[in-house]
Amino acid sequence: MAAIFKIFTTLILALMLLPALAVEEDGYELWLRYRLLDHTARTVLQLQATAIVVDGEPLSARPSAQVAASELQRGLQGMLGKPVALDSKIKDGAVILTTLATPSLIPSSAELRLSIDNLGKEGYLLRSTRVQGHRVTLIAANTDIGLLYGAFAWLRTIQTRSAANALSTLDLRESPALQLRVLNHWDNLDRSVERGYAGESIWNWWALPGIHDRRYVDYARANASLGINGTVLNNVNAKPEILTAPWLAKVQTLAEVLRPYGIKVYLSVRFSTPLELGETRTADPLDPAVITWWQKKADEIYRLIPDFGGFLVKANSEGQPGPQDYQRSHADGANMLAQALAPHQGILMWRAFVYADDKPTDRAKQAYEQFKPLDGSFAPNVLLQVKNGAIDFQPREPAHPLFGAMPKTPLMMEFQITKEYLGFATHMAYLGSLFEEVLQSNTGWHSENVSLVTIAKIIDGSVHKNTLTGIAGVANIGSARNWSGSHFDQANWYAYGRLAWNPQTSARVLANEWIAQTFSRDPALISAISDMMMLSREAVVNYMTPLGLHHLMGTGHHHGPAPWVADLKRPEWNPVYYHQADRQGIGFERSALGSDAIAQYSPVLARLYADPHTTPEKYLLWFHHLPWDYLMPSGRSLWVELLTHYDSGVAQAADLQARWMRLQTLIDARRHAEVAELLAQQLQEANWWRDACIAYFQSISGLPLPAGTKVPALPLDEYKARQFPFAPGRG
Ligand code: GCW
Repeated sequence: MAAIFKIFTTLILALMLLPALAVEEDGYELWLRYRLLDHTARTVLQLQATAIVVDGEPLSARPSAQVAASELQRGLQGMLGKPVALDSKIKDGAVILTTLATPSLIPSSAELRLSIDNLGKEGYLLRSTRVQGHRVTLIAANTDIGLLYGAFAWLRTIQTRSAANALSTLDLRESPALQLRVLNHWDNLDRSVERGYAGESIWNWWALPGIHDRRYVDYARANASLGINGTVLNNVNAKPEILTAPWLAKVQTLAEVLRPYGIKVYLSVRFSTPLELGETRTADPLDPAVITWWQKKADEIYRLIPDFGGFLVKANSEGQPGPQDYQRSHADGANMLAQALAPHQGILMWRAFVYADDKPTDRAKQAYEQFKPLDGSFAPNVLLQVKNGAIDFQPREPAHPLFGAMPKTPLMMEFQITKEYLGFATHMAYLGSLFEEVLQSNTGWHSENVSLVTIAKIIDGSVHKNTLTGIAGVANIGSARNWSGSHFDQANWYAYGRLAWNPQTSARVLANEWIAQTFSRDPALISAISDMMMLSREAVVNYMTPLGLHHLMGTGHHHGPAPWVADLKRPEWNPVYYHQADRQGIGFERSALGSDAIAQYSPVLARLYADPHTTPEKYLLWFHHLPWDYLMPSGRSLWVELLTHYDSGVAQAADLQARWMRLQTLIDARRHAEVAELLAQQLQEANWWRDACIAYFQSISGLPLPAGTKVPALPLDEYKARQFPFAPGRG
């Protein structure tokens, strides 16, 4: 009976959705599709959106208010199926944009009891109220950028709410928890993208500055809809040429396109730029000629781009030049650049992702060892950008020990949205869950200011009362028609942006929001897809790097498994360095018995991680080298537990595919088929990961596979022989 009912409701739903399903969707519109609402929702919305009124100065002098109004018009046209005009008179159902700065139509904010002062420069308020006796929706803010964010929030409310009538009792007030919410593009000047899996760079550098791709505007709209307010245009492995006049002209053009959307541009700079351009004889940060060169360069940039954001620097890391080449510290280098930017209110973002070529120390310890002693020695406009984990954007890592360890330095989170280590754009891996896990993780530090010192509370400044705060996400955006290389990877961009605005939001809520705008408002479909998303990242962890294993990916390109690689020049380039498997056991010993990396954590966490029995199972082999017969809480041996994880990863990948196939009648044909293809490929690659890793670890452990365990499809040597010289994303 239940089954018949289910089939029946699915059929009805499919019939209802038929007109929408017939439209071919290619993903270009992202979550800003503004599709026609159903009849009931339309009727409600019509009453709440009879006109758009912009209070205050004329729009012609207000580019951001202008784009806010036109986004409202675009959205309403789509959702209502007819235009809604800009009006200068207030009437019932008007949507009013007001900064209350020079109000002409609206009574003062005091009269309306709005209190918008504490919204800051970027916050907004959405309120159903009465003005001049008319029922209206107010979108109020202190600035036009606040209005733009408010307009997007209102449109999102309509698109995600199934009970649209709540629109008449709106009362929402928001301002961002973090100041700098930036994307880091690892885009090269030749338009290739390091770790990019979505085609070429969206920046058509060659055609700039004369020729603008229309896509820049849609990029800006999408980012502004999330609250992203900065973008670092070029790869952290930067070229000196970016700071030459012809390139700065290109950057200026992009800055002008992005400005109305509240997005500042930043550049990655190469530390040795003046030396390499032949304009100084050294790049020593204490050399007067070098200092002057950077000051003049900053002045030149700000003449072209008065609101330029600042610089991002990768120094003395993976072969990049830096202050240590001159026996200077990271702080010397960062402060010299920060001082050049300071007169213009620019920010210097200095990366903590460093590990030296010549050090035998556990790579996981190196950033902390270099930066912790520098706490308190950075200029006030420096943000230290720290990756979420101490190794490198792995499918799962314990949080970086620097978070909480540098109370006098503002730390900025660096996430990777592009999935370098999580199956590129092929595998479904919703990173909202990863970001949430990191942001909500308890550092174990104590603070008078907050009760629980999570990473989110450190980066938003609540714990150490930092005045400068920020977050960066390595972009997954490219020239691919669907922007991210796959439809579901759009959700990772979305979740990142929304979490940057409010790091306390739950990954599930964001998945639901994204689905409602990207696929459908049908609650059953939303929960079916969000269940898939919520399990997807764990599936990847299970078939790639279960139980705390890490960095087992193929050399260089990071595609597929290669846990056997042992012959590369530097120890930490080799996967065997990370898993340390031998005849006796597996795992990296980071307790006092080994590298003692755990001593870098708070005493609470250090105690927890010291003992394998209290170490969370998901980090077990990150912190401990354990015998293959180590008894797991499940009652299984470590060896069998490992096999079980690989198997469940594959089963989860198969499950994702099966769930998606069941949704076929509910999703537009093109996107359904495109996702289905990827899920089939993912399942194959999950099996490859499982089989190759099991074959390899078995060759090391010498242990038998328990009865019923599938034997790897191929002999180990065949997995070892696979080469991918043309894998994408190497920049
Ligand atoms: O994970 C590694 C990547 C490099 C990247 C580096 C970094 C931009 O493999 O491609 O370089 O991280 O974050 O600097």
